[in-house]
Order: sequence, then structure tokens, then C-alpha cells
Amino acid sequence: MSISSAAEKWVDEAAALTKPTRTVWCDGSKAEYDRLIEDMLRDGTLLPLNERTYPNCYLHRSHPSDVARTEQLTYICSREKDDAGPTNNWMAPAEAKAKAGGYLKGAMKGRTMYAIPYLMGPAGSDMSRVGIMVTDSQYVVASMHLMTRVGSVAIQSMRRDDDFIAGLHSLGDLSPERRLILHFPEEKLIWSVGSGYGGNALLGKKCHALRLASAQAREEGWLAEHMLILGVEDPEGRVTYVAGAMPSASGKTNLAMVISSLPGWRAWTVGDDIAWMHVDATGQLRAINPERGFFGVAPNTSPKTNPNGTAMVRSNTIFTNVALTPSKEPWWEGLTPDVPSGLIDWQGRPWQPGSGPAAHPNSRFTVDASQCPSISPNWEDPQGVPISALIFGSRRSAVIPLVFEGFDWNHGVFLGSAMSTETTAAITGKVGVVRRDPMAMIPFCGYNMADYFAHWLATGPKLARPPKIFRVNWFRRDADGKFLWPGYSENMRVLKWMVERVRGTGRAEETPIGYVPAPGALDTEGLSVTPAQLREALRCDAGEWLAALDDLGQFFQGFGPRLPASIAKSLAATRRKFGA
Ligand code: OXD
Ligand code: MN
Repeated sequence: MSISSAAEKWVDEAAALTKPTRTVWCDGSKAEYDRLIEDMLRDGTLLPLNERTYPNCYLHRSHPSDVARTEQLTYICSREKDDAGPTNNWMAPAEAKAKAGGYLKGAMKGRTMYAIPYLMGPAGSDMSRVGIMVTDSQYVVASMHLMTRVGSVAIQSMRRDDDFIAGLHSLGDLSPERRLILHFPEEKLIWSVGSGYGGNALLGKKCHALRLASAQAREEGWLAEHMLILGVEDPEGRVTYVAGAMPSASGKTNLAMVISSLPGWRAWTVGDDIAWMHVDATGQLRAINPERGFFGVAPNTSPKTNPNGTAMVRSNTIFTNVALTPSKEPWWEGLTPDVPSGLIDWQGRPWQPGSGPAAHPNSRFTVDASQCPSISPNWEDPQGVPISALIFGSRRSAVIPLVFEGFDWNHGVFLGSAMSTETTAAITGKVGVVRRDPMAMIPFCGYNMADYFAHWLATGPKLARPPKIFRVNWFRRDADGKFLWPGYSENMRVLKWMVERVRGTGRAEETPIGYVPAPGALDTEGLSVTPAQLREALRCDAGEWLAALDDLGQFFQGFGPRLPASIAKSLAATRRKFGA
């Protein structure tokens, strides 16, 4: 593997700061992966699972204070504060380097530093991009093997000597007091110290493929989004590709692998978390999945909610913070209807009923994407897949209908910008609190979100056939707190309506917020949802919406004059349509 001189120089600088005992360049081979696993089994970083029922599967228990993304310690360090915008934490680059430099100085003494060249996206694709990260965590190296393409494939994909995002990661002392996740978009640089948790430490994922890539995408004219990519096949065998943004732990992985309840319809998985999308020479939007694995939330993944997801983690999987059964199988809440007896909890303690969840609510599986039974034959196509529809979905118990469609591109962008959601265990902090989360990018947009909306709006005119934009909410509840829509495999019914809308055959009714399925347009054959429940799931209430739009207006005010006029106009038009 011949390393570029810029990469070598950068790795040398990282070593000079962190002072590891030695530096190892990773080649991404199976032998390397096996060696890492052996080392981690020896030192207890990994525990073996049942070799018969879960071959080549391992359990990692993280430090109990290091179990989720820490957004309060995550910063965009652009030169100008305004370029990070009001929705990001900002620190001046020099201050950030001085502070984190203190934590990183000598942090790898007595440890090995692994230098990992990795490719985000399929080999041979113009849309793929390279990163080079260093880390002192073998768990991170093994996870990067599963989540990215490691080794010479990355080096060969560099367009220039310095064509890479540089990432410096150290576990430091794992103390939240000395933890920082820093992004320097102007330097194409990431520094992450004090955490071994996936979203903070696998730098290819959130730090590179979303925060830095979103900034790079704006410069280069493409989109880096927190989106699944899915092919929907109809009974005639025609496949329509959609990409969908949903906040963390809100069903993207389940939807990406959905097994249809509708005869003849099926879904093909291209990606479950991140989409990089470009407009091709013909004006078609195309998407690649920059990742090559899934880092999914385990709790509530079951043969009912995600049969493909449960099947794919039966081998060659690293589990983090799940519970353990007496027969050394992984277990998490929701996996089986009954809780097995004799569980060991995610911290390694005997679990007692009533003592809280046995698996951490943000426990995870990390697995190669090719293990997914529904993986699309096109998932590594260097051209990407053509996208006909975009979905913005969030977790809201009230207000937001099950599904509706934006009037056009600009209105769809407004619907994305207007998204809010109830928080989940994927981030540290309170669960279930409603917060604004435009396009599910609030934790991941690497620059001023007003400019991000403007970038989306500017993409519309480049598209020969702009994808239709839909808003979904699987999580609306009735007055008794029960979900109005069964979700999971039944979500294919909503996808089917979207495909019909794309083809011009789906029937819809106009409302102030967009097009809602006309009565009878959503295929409910064989479904136990009553017409009254469906009406309630699709209802758009003027009073609720006007209150929500007031809140949205206040949020938008935070952007000042940077907010694109089109967004403000869509908000005002919606209020008017509701009679305000
Ligand atoms: C994830 C997240 O891990 O969004 O995908 O937190
Ligand atoms: Mn995510």
C-alpha cells in the first residue's frame, strides 16, 4: 500500500502530539480483523458469544458514561461563528485546538496508534470520498473495518495527494470532562477525544459522512444527508428508489429493511443511515450509501419489527452494551416476547426484573451490510441509484399526519426544514422531549443551517425531474396514547402510495400542508385499522398546526436575515391557508 506523502505527514503530526509507542497502518484485510478480535478477546475488550448460534459474534461493554452521542460536547470550529450557525455549538479553531490539544498531548503513550485509510462509498465511484483517521482503540479499528472500506482501495481513490478528511481519535481517559468532538470544516479535519462510542469515535460516520461531508457537499454541489436509501419493487418487478431522513433511533433501519405486508411488493436495502446524493448529467438525482455496514440500535429489533435485521446479526457481528443470556446469546428489550431468566445486564451485572432495562436503550449491533438478506443488488453501484422520492419522517405523538406530500420542491424543502421530533436514547439527555430537527440534520449539519436550506433550494432547479417530497409520521397516537398506525411491515402501504404518486396514479386531496391520501387511496386491504383511525392518523388540525407554526416561526427567527426567503414565504403561506 503506498501512502500519499500528505497522509504520512499528517499521521506523523498526530503521533508527535499523542506519542504512541508505535504506529500501525491498517490494510483492511481479514487477517488484520482477526488479529484485532483475538487481541480484544485476550484483554477483555470483547467477550465471545455462543459460537454455535452466533458464530464470530462478540460483545463489547463500553464505559457506562460513554454510551451515546454527546451533542453538548460536539462543536463546529469554523473560523466565523456565523458559519456554524445558531443550531451548532461553536468554538474558535485556535481555542478548540488548545483545549483538546491539552487532552490529546501524550494521550497515546504506551498505546498503539492505528492509521486507517478508509473509503466512504463504493470503489470506482466519483461520489465516494476518502478519509484517514488515527485511533488508539482496537474496537474502533474493527468497527471501521465493518462500516467502511479500509486499505489500499481508499488510497487509490484519492483524487490528489491531500484529498482526504483527516481524523484524529483518542480514547483519552474516557472522562466526559475531557471529551470533545471537534470539526474543522475549513481544514477538512476532525478531532475526537474522550469517547469510544460509535457516533463519537467511528469518525467515518457522523463526523465525516455527515458533518464534514455536508460542508464539502455544499462547496462541491451535492448533498450529504441523514437518510436511508431503499428500492421499492412493485408486483411487475419495477423498482422505485426513495431516500428518507429520520432522526436517530426513529425507525430508519427498520424501514430500510422492511418486509412488505402487501403481496408482490418488496423492499431492497441500499443504506440505513446516510445518503450522498448528486445530480447527474441528465438532471437525475442519484444516491450512494457511503457506508458499508450497519451500526443499528438493538432494542426493539425483533423478528416482528425487523426480520431482516435480526437475521443479519446472527453471525460476524459486534454487539455493544446488549444483555447476555446464560447460553451466551445477546439479548435486548423487544427481541423476544418473554424475558429469558438469568440475564446479565449491559454492565455485566446479574439482571433483576424491575431494575431497569437489561440492554442499554442505545445498545447497538455493527455488521457488514452484505449480510442483510434484503441488500439491493445495486447497493455498490458506482453510479448510485436514481432517487424518485424523498421522505422526511419524525417521531411525533400528535399534530403530524401519517403521510402527506409537498406541493413542489421548494415546499418540500420547507416541510423538511419544519421538522421536529421527540428525542431518543441515541443522544445523551432526556428522552421524549420535542425538539426542532430540520431534515433530521440538527446534530449533523456541519455549517449554518440557513445556508443548508438555501443549498437544498438551489438544488431544485438543477433537477430535470425533481423527486416528490413526502413527510411521514409513524408515531401519532390516539387520545388513549395508542399508536394510530401499526408501522413496520405495514409501512409498505405508505411507500406504495408514494410510488403511485410518483407515477401519477395515486389519488390525493389538497390541504394547507400538502397532499394527503384521498379516501381509499391508501391500500388498507387486510389491515385492522378502522376508517376512523385512518382518518385520525391523516387528520390535519388547524389549531394544532397554527400553534406548531408559531413555534417554527420563532425557531426560524434565530437565523436572522440568513433564512432563505422561500422558507419564510412557505411558512407565511401555510399560516394564511389555515386562515391566520
Ligand atoms: C446513529 C445516530 O447512530 O443517528 O445513526 O445516532
Ligand atoms: Mn443516524
